[in-house]
Amino acid sequence: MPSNTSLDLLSTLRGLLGEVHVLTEGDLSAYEQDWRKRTRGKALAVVRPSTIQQVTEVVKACAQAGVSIVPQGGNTGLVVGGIPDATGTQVLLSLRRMSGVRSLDADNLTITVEAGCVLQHLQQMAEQAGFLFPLSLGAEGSCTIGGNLATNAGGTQVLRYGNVRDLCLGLEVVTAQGEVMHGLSGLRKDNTGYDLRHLMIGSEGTLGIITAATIKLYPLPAAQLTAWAAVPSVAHAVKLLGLAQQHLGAGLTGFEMMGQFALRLVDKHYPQLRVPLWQDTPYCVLLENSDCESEAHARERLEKLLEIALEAGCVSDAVVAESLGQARKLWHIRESITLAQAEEGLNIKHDISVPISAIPHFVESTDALLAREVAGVRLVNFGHLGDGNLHYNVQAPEGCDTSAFLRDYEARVNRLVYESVKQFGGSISAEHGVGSMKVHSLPHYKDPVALAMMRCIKHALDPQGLLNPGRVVD
Ligand code: FAD
Ligand code: 2HG
Ligand code: ZN
Repeated sequence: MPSNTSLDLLSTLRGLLGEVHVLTEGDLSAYEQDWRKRTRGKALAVVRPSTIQQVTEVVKACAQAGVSIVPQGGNTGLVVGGIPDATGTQVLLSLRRMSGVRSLDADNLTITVEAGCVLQHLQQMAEQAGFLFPLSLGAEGSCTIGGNLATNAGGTQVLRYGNVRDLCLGLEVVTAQGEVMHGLSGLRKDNTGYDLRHLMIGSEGTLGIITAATIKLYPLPAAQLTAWAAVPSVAHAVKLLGLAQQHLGAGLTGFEMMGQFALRLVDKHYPQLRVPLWQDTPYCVLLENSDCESEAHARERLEKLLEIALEAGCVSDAVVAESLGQARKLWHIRESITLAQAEEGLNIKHDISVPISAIPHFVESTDALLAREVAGVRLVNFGHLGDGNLHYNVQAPEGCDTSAFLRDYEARVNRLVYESVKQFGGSISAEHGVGSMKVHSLPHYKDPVALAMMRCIKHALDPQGLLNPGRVVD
């Protein structure tokens, strides 16, 4: 039963947004259930503002009532950071109705969009205007640019274009007090003090609500050629990466590695995707060569690279996509691993990074450790090798009750993997963020002074602790 304060707040919110955009009843699972189906929360209300004015008014009303707010975009986050907790006392603020384009500046190579714009729409709009927006990830059909920025998303083009942090020139943010930080500059250089844009990016809704962003566009490449290669080991994949960087230079726009079991799951759950070369090799690599000159030039360079790699023994077999359609199919296989894993059952995810040079040793020693500690464990190892970032995921042993497996093993598996990451000088989250899933692990793996500074910043910007409490820092 909501308290009197909550009932007053609900009536204020209805007055601000209209009944229809303050949801309290019916099936709210699209907002309250996380993508991985690990946790179900309960919101006091789901509110859906359509203007920045409405966002500021909602925040002020919540602040006055002492009610906390969880911002949400497409709800594709993987660390339980964008759904309400189970208390039924938090307001879930969905940005999805704020999805407009504010402006496109072709000479400045920038576009300014609202936070709820779905990534795929943004890519399409850029392409229609003759530009490339290079952020690309499996959830692009439903994640939003606001959520991408709030999590500093990576994806498959980081190697060439950087994380979304590197693609953002300016932000508009509503603070915990309901004020607006107007920072939608298209400036590439600005040294007038602390860079608050970078503070907000990756803050997972704990420091402010992103309502719009100015982001970089790039010229469309003349050609994008994709190859799929079988490699005998992780060490060979790293060697292939070095060769690709040497021979393709800035043309190398993607370099993903996929372990055999990850591909076996795609083959099992989506046989129509026809995964190539996976049966006879422990790992496959997907690499992309983008070229400003011509398709023939891109193909020639990629084929030359594969020839050298075959001779050097780092590739045992390879195919080059004959068309853009075929290339898309290969990328689709890579992007389907997450879904295939979900089909297989609940699982443990890691989005770790270590220096690229340490990856072969990290995989070898952590594989051995887990095999020893968890009988029958199935490792789903894949990811952005070119960025030193692996999804070192763990699937329960065949036929095992997955809920029981998570209950009995998740904390132990996480500890083993995180300790190994620490030993190799890595990070326990390279992509998905901390959310609520890693909030208690962070103090063990983050520099204590850095963590103390993070807590000071959180307290300074959100002294009432109303923005996404319990996420990132507790
Ligand atoms: P949500 O899930 O809604 O929210 C994520 C976090 O951001 C929450 O803490 C939320 O409170 C906060 N937030 C959302 N919007 C705002 C806002 N406007 N202002 C302030 N805070 C906000 N991630 C990668 O980095 N690389 C990948 O390759 C990748 N692949 C994925 C593939 C699949 C199939 C899936 C399901 C997820 C993948 N992800 C990947 C996870 C990734 O974090 C998200 O897909 C995406 O960046 C989140 O966007 P969203 O709009 O869904 O945010
Ligand atoms: C990817 O790279 C995403 O596909 C999701 O970051 C990774 O499912 C995962 O663990
Ligand atoms: Zn990833």
